[in-house]
Amino acid sequence: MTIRLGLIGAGLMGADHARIIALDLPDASLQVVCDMDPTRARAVADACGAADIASDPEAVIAREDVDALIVASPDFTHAPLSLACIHAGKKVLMEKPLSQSPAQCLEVIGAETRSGARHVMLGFMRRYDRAYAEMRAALGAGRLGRPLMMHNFHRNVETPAADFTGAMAITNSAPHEFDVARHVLGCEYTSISASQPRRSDSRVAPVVMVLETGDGQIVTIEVNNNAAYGYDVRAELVGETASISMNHVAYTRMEGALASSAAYDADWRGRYHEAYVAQNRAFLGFVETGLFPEIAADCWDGYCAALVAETGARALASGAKEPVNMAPRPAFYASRKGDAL
Ligand code: ISE
Repeated sequence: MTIRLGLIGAGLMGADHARIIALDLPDASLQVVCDMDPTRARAVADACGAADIASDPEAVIAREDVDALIVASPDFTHAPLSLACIHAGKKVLMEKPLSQSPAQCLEVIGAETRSGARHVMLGFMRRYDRAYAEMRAALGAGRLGRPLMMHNFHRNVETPAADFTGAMAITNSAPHEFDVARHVLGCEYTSISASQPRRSDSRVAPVVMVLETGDGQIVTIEVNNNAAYGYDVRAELVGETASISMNHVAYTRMEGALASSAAYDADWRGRYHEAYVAQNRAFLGFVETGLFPEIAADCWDGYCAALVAETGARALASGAKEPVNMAPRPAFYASRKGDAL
């Protein structure tokens, strides 16, 4: 059966999802590309063989010839569009974040819980990256002993917008680390502190965060949105008996001029291409079977990331270590079908 997908949002990530559907998902077709800007929607539709374009996301969600949705529109639309998909009974792969507001995440969680079925898979694609999967497997197999620390570096060439702030480094970029470290360690955070070194110019400086978990681990995260040299993500998981770290991911290395060098990707789309493809394939499996994919992020994970991010932004402003006060996890999210109620 071919799954007919509606794509909402034809920007940077939307165009990337469209390419993945066209080139890497033979069991899916791109039925319609929806964007406020018809020229942008048309360009993506033509490049990736979509039948149609549209500008009203709610109408696209309701279409009979759309089986499921991939949403990559601006962040503030994610919660309302998740609600629309839940109400329409359609499954959606929603780009992260679910919302930057934990309260709004809880609203979506309430709607999904009441619907009695899983609808929303969240695009925390790093869960599908091989390096993090190997770290998680090594920990699960007992090869590291008790986990003590996970160190993370997340560097972008430059900020996506000139008015990007330190708080946005925490609410826009760091949620990837909040989610993947929590996924690898299988823990919840109990506190976060954050601070920044001083740059010589007016660009946003790196943000360095220290988080504590309920199991007594420490997670450190550096987000540097103006690293200039390339897209560079690193992680090391340190256990009591061994440590495992991510290698630089590059297919080639250049030797010349008395030096050896490996290239960096310009942004996350190249570095995480395989992870995006694996994630999107898992989403199709979810649409076909109704079973929520084993390692995918759900609305509860979206809430956790949003809550830690909101608390982290507060910690940056206050300079103090702030407690992370999580709501209780609904029983609904214990089952892959969501029928635990
Ligand atoms: C962006 O939204 C992402 O999700 C990228 O993975 C991250 O590296 C970047 O900092 C964010 O702005």
